[in-house]
Amino acid sequence: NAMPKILHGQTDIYVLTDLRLSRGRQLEEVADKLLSSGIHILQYREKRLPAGKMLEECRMLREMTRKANACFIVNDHIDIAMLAGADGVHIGQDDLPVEEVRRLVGPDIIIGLSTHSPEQARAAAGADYIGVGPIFATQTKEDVVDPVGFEYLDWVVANIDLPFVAIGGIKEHNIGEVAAHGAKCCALVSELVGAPDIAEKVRKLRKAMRS
Ligand code: TZP
Ligand code: MG
Repeated sequence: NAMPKILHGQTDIYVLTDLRLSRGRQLEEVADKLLSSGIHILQYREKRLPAGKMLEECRMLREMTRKANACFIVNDHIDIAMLAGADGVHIGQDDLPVEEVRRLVGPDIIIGLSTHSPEQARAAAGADYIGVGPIFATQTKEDVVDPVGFEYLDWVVANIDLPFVAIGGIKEHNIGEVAAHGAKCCALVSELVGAPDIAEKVRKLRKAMRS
């Protein structure tokens, strides 16, 4: 499948949407600012909206990401990902097993799986990439597990060949350290969608990752 370069080891950031953290701005405005800043991967992650509304928003984001040549991933909702023609779906430990999701979506759709421990990373075969975290404490996710710190990240860097995305509490002030531990791809929510100037934040995060 068409795994984007940033999941193959190019250093960059990955963004997840969250309307509640977007300073009252609409999804379209936030997505437009992110995509025009050159974001290559955007994940739709909105909890507790009616399914029809999520599908509508995902179809809009599919169009926007297609025009921007960006990868579009949908969190949790395999059906909505398929109906919207997303590039991928991102699932958690409490969702359907990866091999069953694969039966539904077929070989060409990217499957991302959140993991929080070496056992979960070892069991992630069949996923195209894994999420590694939460690295730091975060307020953004409600059912979040305790931060795993750098211990689990270092273990993944040393032991796992799958592409991975570091996530959880990553900000401009700590992204350099996360990158120094070997995370080429860092996912952020509040720091990006909540930034007053999203384009400037993208530039600063990229600079901090590379320094
Ligand atoms: N998975 C683990 S932590 C998290 C998700 C979706 C939320 C990260 O949000 P933030 O605002 O970047 O800490
Ligand atoms: Mg989930």
